[in-house]
Amino acid sequence: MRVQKLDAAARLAALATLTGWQVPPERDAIRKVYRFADFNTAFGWMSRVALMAEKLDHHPEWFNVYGRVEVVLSTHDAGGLTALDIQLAAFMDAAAALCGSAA
Ligand code: HBI
Repeated sequence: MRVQKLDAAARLAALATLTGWQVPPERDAIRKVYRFADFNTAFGWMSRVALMAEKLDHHPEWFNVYGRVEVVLSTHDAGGLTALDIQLAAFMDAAAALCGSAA
């Protein structure tokens, strides 16, 4: 396995470094909804994230409608949340700030 699931303490510490991400009740993952001004801005952000996802070989589950992008991150190979999810989430937040995300 490439990466280990985060233990309880590591999860808490890692989540504390992020803003607006929540753990959904139904699975070991993190979820966030981003809102952008329009489709062009949302898709531009998704393109940046897609390039990073390829570089990390770690890919988001996401759903886009116009300027809204719902994201779930989890590491399928590990069956739950790992440091890779935290790393990708931090990149998404930084890229969203550059794209003027409202959330
Ligand atoms: N993306 N989110 C996520 N989780 C994975 O376990 C994963 C991935 N992208 C590629 C990947 N694993 C590869 O290691 C292969 O399992 C496809």
